[in-house]
Amino acid sequence: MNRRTRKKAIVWLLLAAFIFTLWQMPGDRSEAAAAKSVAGSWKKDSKGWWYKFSDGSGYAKNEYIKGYWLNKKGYWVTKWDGKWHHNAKGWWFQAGSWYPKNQWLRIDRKDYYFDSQGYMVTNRWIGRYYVDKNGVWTKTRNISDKYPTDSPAANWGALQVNGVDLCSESGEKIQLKGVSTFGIIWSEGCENINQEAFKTVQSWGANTIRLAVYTEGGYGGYCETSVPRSTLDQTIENGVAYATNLGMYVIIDWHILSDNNPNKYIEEAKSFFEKYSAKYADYTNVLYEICNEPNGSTTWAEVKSYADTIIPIIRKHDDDAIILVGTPTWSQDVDEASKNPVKEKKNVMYVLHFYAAEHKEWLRTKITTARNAGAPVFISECNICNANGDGSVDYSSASEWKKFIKDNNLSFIGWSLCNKDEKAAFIRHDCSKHSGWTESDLTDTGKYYKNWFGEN
Ligand code: IDC
Repeated sequence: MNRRTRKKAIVWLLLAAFIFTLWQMPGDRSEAAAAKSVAGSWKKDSKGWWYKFSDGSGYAKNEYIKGYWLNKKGYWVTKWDGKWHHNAKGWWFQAGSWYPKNQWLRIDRKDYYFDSQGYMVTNRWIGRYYVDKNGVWTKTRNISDKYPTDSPAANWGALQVNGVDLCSESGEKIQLKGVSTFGIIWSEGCENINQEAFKTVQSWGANTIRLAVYTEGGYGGYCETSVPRSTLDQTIENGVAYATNLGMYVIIDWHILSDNNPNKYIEEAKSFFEKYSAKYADYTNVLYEICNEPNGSTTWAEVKSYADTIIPIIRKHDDDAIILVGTPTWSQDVDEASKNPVKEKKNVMYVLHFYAAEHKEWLRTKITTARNAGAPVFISECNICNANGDGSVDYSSASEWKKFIKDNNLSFIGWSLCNKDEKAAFIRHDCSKHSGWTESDLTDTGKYYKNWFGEN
């Protein structure tokens, strides 16, 4: 070999070595845009390749850089190399047979959240973090970390009423839907106040539980002495805790009924709401229903005076909880209420109850009248049978209510999670389970609500 050829060979060899090094180096240079967004350079030491950011923020770890996974020590692990994919349902990120689900993942210095199916989530809050239209985390808010990630209470935060609509903390219209317990101490339903039971109901699509705290009416009212108040308090606190653990909303319902007029036990109501609004002041998932169903000769003026006394007590501790105010005639007269609203203007809603086999178009008209007058309406109790909780189910009336509720984006709570031998019960009388109910454990009513919760 003469000098010339030797020189040529060396140049070629060097060039080949250089190309080989480039080829070995991770990094797809064809994606110029991505490269720009992760400015930095690949480095190699005895343990392998790592990625140094050029902005002085150190090196990549626990994250993907252009499809290459850098482990917690910052080294590239080929086995986890991954890539974005998409189909009609959205984008996901796949690495071999693995893809992220129910988790955050940092890709090219941006944080993405993937839902339970593995799709990238866009345009919403995931707990305290907001992901924008590109699925990228852009904002953070301060909320309680009591609620599980991606649960309704975590995503929607402290609810607010805007105009006549119930909205999330960030202002999007939302719908609460769920079940009411039976009387919290009544044998046919009290055992259904447990963690697994609420989880079952949540799996049907419900996001809210209502705790029916009867005031009187025989055995077990809060204003009676047959059951120690401490037992009732414990049940309420357990119920709130179970809902909170699941990130569900929970309504504490002062369930007046045979007492007709909420003023009968106004003293008890004052201390009840004083106690619970203080206790749950920083629980954004707790709502207060101050009088289930005023009835008999009780007028709206009397209910309003009661509400104007109780609401400030709640507001002393909790300045923005949603407060639900029952209306006369077993919570039908929302139209009356709308003509002379309570003093508090913030986050108050007027309660309407319906039992579809008896209550029809005329009752929906009251809702429309109230809303047109600017009064927000919340359906905190309803069923598709007769108003006595029995009789028969009326599917055709039920579907008219369902349509109306959907058209107006109203919140609704079904009565009730018990196995009493009555049409309103969700669970069959011969079923003794206290959670994990399957379709065959449910009554016609129970099945109807389960399907309804599952709809959008
Ligand atoms: C009913 C129960 C029933 C119980 C009765 C007690 O379903 O088993 O014997 O209470 O008075 C309401 C009330 C709600 C009623 C329900 C059905 O808010 O307490 O529950 N209902 O009658 N308003 C309209 C119907």
